Amino acid sequence: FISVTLSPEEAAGAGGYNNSKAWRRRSCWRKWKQLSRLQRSVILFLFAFLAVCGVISYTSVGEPWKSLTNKSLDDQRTEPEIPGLKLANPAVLPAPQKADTNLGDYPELSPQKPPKAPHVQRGPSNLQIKPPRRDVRLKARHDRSRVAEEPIHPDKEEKPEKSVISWRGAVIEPDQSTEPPSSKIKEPEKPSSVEAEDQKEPVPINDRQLAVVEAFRHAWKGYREFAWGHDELKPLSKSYSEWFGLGLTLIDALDTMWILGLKEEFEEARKWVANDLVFDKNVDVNLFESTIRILGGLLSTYHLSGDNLFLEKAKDIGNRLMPAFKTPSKIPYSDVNIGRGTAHPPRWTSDSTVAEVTSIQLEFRELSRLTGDEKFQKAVDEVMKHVHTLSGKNDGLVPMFINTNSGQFTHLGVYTLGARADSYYEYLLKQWIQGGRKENELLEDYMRAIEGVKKHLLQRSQPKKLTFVGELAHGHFSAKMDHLVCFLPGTLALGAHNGLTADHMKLAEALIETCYQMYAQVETGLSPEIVHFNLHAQKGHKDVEIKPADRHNLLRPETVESLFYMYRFTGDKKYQDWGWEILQNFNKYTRVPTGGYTSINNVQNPSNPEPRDKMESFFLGETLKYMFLLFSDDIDLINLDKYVFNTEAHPLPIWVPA
Ligand code: DMJ
Repeated sequence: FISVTLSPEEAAGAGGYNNSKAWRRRSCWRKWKQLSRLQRSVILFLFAFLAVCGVISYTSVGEPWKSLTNKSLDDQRTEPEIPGLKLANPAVLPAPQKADTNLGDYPELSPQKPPKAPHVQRGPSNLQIKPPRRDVRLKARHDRSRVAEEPIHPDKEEKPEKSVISWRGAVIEPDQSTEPPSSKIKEPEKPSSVEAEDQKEPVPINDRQLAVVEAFRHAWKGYREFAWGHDELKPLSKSYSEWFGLGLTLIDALDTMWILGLKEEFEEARKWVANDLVFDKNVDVNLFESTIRILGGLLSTYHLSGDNLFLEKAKDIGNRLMPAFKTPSKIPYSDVNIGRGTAHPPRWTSDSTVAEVTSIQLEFRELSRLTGDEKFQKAVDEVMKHVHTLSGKNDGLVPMFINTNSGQFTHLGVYTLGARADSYYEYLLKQWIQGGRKENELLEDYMRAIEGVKKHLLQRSQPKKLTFVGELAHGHFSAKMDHLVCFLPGTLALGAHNGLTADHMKLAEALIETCYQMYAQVETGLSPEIVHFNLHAQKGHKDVEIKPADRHNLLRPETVESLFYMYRFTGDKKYQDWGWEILQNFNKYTRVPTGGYTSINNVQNPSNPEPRDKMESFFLGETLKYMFLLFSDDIDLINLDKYVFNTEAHPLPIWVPA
């Protein structure tokens, strides 16, 4: 406590108000002199203490403050405002660093030590397109009889392949590169592709494949000219649309270019990834969509090309998506702000979509294997384990929503293999395959679900008696089938190829016929988004009925995807012919002369299919890739015993049983 006593004259300013500088200086000095020594020491001590505190807090707070200020300024400069996003909200986790800054500062978001550069030349140098040879046959059909008849042996482990196989000039050694992640693994993994020393002759591409290459080039021309670096091409307005602002089409198309042998295009796109793809952006992305398209696309391109750039980018986006898992139930939120490290459910609900939270596993598990960092796999495995134990299933069929707080299914009683549930079933099987066919819970859930499909959802239409998968709502069957369900024949065939019951292959054959009819019975030869099947024969009616709201086509891949699997596993050329018809109809009704393909509004009107002015990224990522693979007779062109495709058609290596 310090008291200062002033004389009355001083207090009055020596006879009046005097505020001159000299007077104030003199009076302060006089007051100082009047203080006792103790009082002066206390004041000096206080000043010194405050000064020291000031210096300390400047060094610890000043820098982050400065960078935060710069960051939000940058955000304001370069990013559009995200509606509903309160910029003042504190981040749940520290904001992820830029790709090229030191991630080690935030241990929770840091990837493991980066792997050594693979001992390969960068991507395109491995591409060696040899002149076409037309005498090539499908070399070895996949052991059909073994596949169809063998009972399920979930524990049975296949011997790793001994031979090194080559594929389009790149030599792939999955048996050396596909260890599953385990707590023991600390060293990052190598990509599948290694130096092309021991190459097998690449199988030449045929005329139908050339037609796919031509279609891809045409689509790419539009994207390159009018939408370069943006998410989607709007081919009619010669512009683009943005979803996440992350060059979605370009990333989705990278491995397709690699597989199609489009060296120059790949190289140019690679440059964009190296120089312009930045994830440090204040933008909300959908966890599922960015995982399957971006993370999946980068991981598969890394495997095919051996180029470390893609793994680095994959690690960056993988880390930035992790805040989605910070929920009370560990069931991830649907949306993540990848610049701020915050996640949230959609504005109107705290539910997530079941297919979304259960179809990100292949990618995150592979990221763990490659980086040696278990956190990615742990997060997604936890989701699967939780869903495995949940009540609310109907003979293995799952509802469409799950709550991120309670972890329980919501909106019970509605079962579909279409939108919001589809890839749950696909990823049960594919994770089981990826992990070396050892994870029995996944297989159990898959087998049970297919039994559930047979029991509750299968019906036959009239007049052609097509087997289709309908929907069940509170005990009522609806003869409605999304085009999305056409992934199922391919998945069933893949399961049968991996030793599951021959019934699954039979069902796959019946369902792919139905999916083909969803194209063939329509005026343009293109399937609508949704069909309703006739359960009773009526004169002049086909099996397939289309409601006005459902008659659009988004250039979706599911039917050609299944055709590809069916051809690989049966060798029946009719599947190639059906795919060829579909490609021709895409060319006839969706091709835009100035570059690109467009989704259409009306598959029933050949004279005006009503172009929608949008080319979805999966047209390049999936549809054209599966077409190219369907027309190929080279089983080593993405060998299905070595790779498993994610739900966006990005091939990831199958881990060899340890
Ligand atoms: C793709 O993004 C994926 O295949 C997803 O699983 C379903 N929808 C589209 C393609 O139709």
